[in-house]
Amino acid sequence: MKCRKCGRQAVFNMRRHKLALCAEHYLEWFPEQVERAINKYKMFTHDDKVLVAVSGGKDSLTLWDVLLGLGYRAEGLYIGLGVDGGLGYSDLSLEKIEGFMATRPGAALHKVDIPESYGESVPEVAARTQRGRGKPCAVCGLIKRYVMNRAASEGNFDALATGHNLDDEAAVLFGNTLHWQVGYLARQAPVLEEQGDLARKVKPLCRLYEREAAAYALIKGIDYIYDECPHAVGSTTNRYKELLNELELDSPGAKLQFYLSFLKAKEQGLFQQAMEQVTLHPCENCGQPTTAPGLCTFCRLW
Ligand code: Q46
Ligand code: ZN
Ligand code: ZN
Repeated sequence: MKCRKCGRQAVFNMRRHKLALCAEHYLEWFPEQVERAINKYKMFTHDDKVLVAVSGGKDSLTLWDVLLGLGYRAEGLYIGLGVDGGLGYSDLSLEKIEGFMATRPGAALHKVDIPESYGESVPEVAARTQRGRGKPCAVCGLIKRYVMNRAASEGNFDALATGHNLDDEAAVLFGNTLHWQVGYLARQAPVLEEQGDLARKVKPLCRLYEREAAAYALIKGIDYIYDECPHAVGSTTNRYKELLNELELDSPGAKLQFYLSFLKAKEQGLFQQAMEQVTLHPCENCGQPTTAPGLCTFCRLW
């Protein structure tokens, strides 16, 4: 396979684009795609301060690297969940982030350690509450959202960026569709505008396949944590990913099509009513906007 741009040996082939590229041209192509998404969905500008949630995995480090490379004012946020899972997952993820920063002297990182700040690790909170029965992910998701919102608002960030890629978005969309979760479908988007104190949420990798983000990290020599969080193993989202991968194998581009058609349908007004129904007010304890009456779900948890 030859690079379409220069004819040298290609290192990566993207079936959905019928495009093969050499290392040098791939490292040009990928950030261009990210920037196109940022502009297309009006995620942020070069004047904005962007907080990037980093886990030490390939997607978030790739995103941070690309944003820094494109000259955006991107700072990192690491949330220490206190997950061990037999491999010291949380410690290892912080090590990878620190390794990443060692070669990028200007990069700034904000750290929130859950056990240190709140007295319990995520698996411990999950074991204590109804919500977390069996798996800590429900509790974890809510804690991460809360901490991210808080860090973004306290640091006066204009946008909060996460490394969700197309595979993530398609899998979540698949799950939401399977159960017709209208509220979730209404809120699933490349950009969720700020609401009061809640920062704008953006997903600049939402049109890029997981293997494309992985290829970028590998070619760029980013050392990331290969293991997923141990609690992700066997999750329904991962099962949906496998299903969609089978579909993709038969018809390249199927995942992208599924996601983009959904966005188009939303643009045409699907789920509009559900979007208008959400009303927020400040939590009695912490002041963060919430839909729950009285205390927000985070404050209830602790
Ligand atoms: S970090 Fe948290 Fe995930 Fe681990 S405990 Fe579950 S939700 S799997 S993205
Ligand atoms: Zn080339
Ligand atoms: Zn609260």
